[in-house]
This record gives sequence, C-alpha cells and structure tokens, in this order.
Amino acid sequence: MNADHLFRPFAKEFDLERGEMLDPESRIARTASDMRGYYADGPALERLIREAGDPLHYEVFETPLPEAEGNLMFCISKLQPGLVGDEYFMTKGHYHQVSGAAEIYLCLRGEGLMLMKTASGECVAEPMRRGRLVYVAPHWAHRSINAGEEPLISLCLYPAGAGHNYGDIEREGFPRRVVRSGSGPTLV
Ligand code: S6P
Ligand code: ZN
Repeated sequence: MNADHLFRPFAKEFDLERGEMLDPESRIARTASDMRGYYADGPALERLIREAGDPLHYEVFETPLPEAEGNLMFCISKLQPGLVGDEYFMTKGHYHQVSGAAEIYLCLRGEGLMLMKTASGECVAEPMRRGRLVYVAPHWAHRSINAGEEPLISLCLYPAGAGHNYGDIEREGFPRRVVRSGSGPTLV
C-alpha cells in the first residue's frame, strides 16, 4: 500500500495530575438543560437550570480521528460534581452503535461509579477513583456518576468507529441510580 494513504502517527500531551488533554481539537459540553428526562427529580433539575443559570454538567475533550477500521479514539471525559435532588451528577450514558465495541476508562481524578447495563437488564456498578481502570465490555451501556466533590476525570479509549447509541438507553433507562444518603453515596 502507498504510505501516502496511511494516517500519520502523531503524539499528544496530557497533564495527568490535572486530568487535562493539552490543546484538544474538539470540546463537547453538556449543561443541565441537556439532561432533561435523565434524573428522577425533574423539578429539581428545572430549579437548578433556573437558579444556577443552566450550569455545566460535563465535557468531552477529543482529537477527531478517521472512523476507518483500526483507529483508536481517545478522549478526556470530565464530569462536574453536584446533585439534582438527591441524585449525583451523571452522564447521559449510551451503548455503542457498534454494540460489540468495548471501551476502557482510566480514572485520573475524582471519585464516582461507572454504571453498566445490558439490553436484558443486567446491571453492574464499578467504583471509579484515580488509578482505577474500568473495562466496559462489548454490549454494555455505560454511564459515569460523580459521587465526589471534585470533577470526575477519565481517559477513555475505544474503537474510533464505535459510534454512540443514546436512543436505546433513553428509552430503557438504567435500573439503578446513585443518591446521597446519610451514609454517603448509595446505589438504589
Ligand atoms: C465515549 C465515552 C465517553 C462519553 C462521555 C460522555 O464512548 O464513553 O467519552 O462520551 O463520558 O458521556 P455520554 O454518555 O454523554 O456520551
Ligand atoms: Zn462509550
């Protein structure tokens, strides 16, 4: 094959202490109003949007890559701390469009949980904290939840052609939620 047709090697700098990708080419941001329908306490979310000025919920920093077979996507996922009613801030969650595509989350900062579920309803929660890697197996939807007081930041790696399927999880929801209780974060 002519080497001109190959995607070129490159390198990227990270600040692993701060959990930042330096000079990301793309930033996706979700604010509280993007999360309508996801929390159990809808009125609490509306209050947050109104009273706190639709605060930032989470960001994804990435370097766009060709989706061609073989490329590996990497990004930083940064989820703010906070509560909607009693429920900790979380990401929307998704299956991959290529549902058999796995993903690795290496937690760089913060504390929380990775909630994962299958289409048949099996649900698993793995703790996330600095230095812990969570392997999201093929066919498992995944949502991260910030149960701490600082941003929950992970480096994510997955096949670049995996895509995101938000529709199925929007319809199904996750069978469990993470709420604040007297004894700390509790899975209900
Ligand atoms: C992508 C990977 C993460 C999430 C990010 C936001 O496959 O799992 O980068 O996109 O944590 O979550 P969500 O569910 O809104 O895409
Ligand atoms: Zn994913």
